[in-house]
Amino acid sequence: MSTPTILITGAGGEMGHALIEALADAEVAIVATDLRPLPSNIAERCVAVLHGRDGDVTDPAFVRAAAEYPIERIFHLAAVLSTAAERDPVAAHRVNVEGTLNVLELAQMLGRRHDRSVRVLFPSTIAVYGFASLDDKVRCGRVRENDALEPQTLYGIAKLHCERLGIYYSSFYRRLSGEKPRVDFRALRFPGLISADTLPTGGTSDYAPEMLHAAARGEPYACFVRPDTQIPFMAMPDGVRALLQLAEAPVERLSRRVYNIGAFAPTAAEIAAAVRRYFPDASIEFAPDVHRQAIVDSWCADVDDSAARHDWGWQPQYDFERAFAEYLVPAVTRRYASVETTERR
Ligand code: AKB
Repeated sequence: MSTPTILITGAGGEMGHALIEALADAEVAIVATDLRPLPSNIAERCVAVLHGRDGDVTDPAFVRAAAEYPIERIFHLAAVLSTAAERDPVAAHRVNVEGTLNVLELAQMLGRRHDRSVRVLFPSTIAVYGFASLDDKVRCGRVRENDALEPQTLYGIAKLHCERLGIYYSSFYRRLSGEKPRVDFRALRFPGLISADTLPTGGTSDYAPEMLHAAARGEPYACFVRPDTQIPFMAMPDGVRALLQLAEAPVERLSRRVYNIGAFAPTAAEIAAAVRRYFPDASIEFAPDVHRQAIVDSWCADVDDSAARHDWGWQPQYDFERAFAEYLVPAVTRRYASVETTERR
């Protein structure tokens, strides 16, 4: 049997790095795309890297270039995150919606050409949920997949729309012409992700990783949300594991195409306390930004992920304590110690 080929869009981002590393020992040929060339340690793990116009999911050149490979599975990670999307909604819509449409068309075209279905893994987000007031958010508690789908950000609106596009391509594509759907779309609604290796850009859950990385670097941090702010979070290794696990799940086990996944849901004050426990000199103040605060206030406080647990055995490995003790703190400490050593040389 030949080695399966997978496509990873947005491979240069946080999750792309982590996913390519997690696939290091897997028998797969990786085609990676990004606007910019990838760092050599990531690029060398791929059979091809498409960048520039070929790596831009909004450009027809991307579809042409990617269609040259016998891709069976797509991890469509390219996206503009919530804060960046509020700054430039038109550009964010282009990337998040038109880019996803191109990926789905590519999958359909490849499926038709090779007479099989192409699995598309799509990181969606808790930003698809929207509450009009903090009272509503608190009253709802752990949100289920079909609750409160009233996103207030361009990012959340685009992701919700793309979830529905994915369902359309998987179940109803061109029903009138009789063409068979060739896409097997699966989405995870990710909470905020915290990585010890990389920092996110343009998100609104960024205060958690920023607080940790600033403390590890010995720099002060002004947190842009109130101490009582609560949304769900997850350690990056669990996020990548969830993507790979859903990608492998037999289709007959899936009762839906879009799943919540959760791990822990601390307040910003609890995150600051955990950071101070491991970095007692950390200087953290709270300086809420009214716009970014409104975004996280509109998101859910926690998620009900019982469907993922039941259907494909989702179970996070890291709760809040374990994430800090066994992953974040050791890895982030190693990371900045080695940066210091390199800088001193
Ligand atoms: C963001 O903050 O935009 C993302 C998300 C929660 O989807 N991390």
